[in-house]
Amino acid sequence: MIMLYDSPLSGNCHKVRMALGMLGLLCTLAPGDAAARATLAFGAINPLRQVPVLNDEGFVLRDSQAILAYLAAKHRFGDWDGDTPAERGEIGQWLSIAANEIANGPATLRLAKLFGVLINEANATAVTTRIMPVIEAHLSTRDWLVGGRTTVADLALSPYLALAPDGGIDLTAYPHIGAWVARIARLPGFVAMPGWSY
Ligand SMILES: N[C@@H](CCC(=O)N[C@@H](CS)C(=O)NCC(=O)O)C(=O)O
Repeated sequence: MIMLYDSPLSGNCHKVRMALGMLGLLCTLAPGDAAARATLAFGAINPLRQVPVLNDEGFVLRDSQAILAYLAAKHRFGDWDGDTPAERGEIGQWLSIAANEIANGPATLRLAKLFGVLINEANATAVTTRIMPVIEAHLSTRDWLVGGRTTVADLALSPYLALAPDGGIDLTAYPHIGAWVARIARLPGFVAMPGWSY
């Protein structure tokens, strides 16, 4: 049985919940709130004290991008993670954007607006203002980020973009991003989360 250390309002955890739902894999959710993350036991599975963490029959892996890559390699090899060197390179490029610009832009603005976390708002806004038009332009000519089909790139980027209104970002200014997150929400096995617009 797969166990996911999870927090219900975490977009990073949602990437994994969506992937598991779409793969039709059963999983047990383990608490990943601040109290659970502070325990000695949690520190032993993730010294960074962050969720998500996946435990797949004893194999423990942290980081949403790494978990998506692992699940793709194990269950949708060559499909969700690219079947040519070029696709794999492009997917890697988008996974880096998920871990950098999306985390430091829209996800950070959401942390401040929804949870009252102190942030550098000017920096988060500048990162957001730079990355959103890049994604909007990319999606204006295609349905999926890479290769004409759903890949882990779509799963890695979509939660914090679908949740961007929580951070005060008006998604109507980005109609192609809006149409894409709506497309993801129609995929078989999609798992909903509070705040997912469209
Ligand atoms: N790079 C990690 C970041 C994980 C992360 O920031 N998780 C948040 C929840 S969304 C967390 O556990 N925050 C608590 C903390 O950083 O202390 C990933 O993509 O999974």
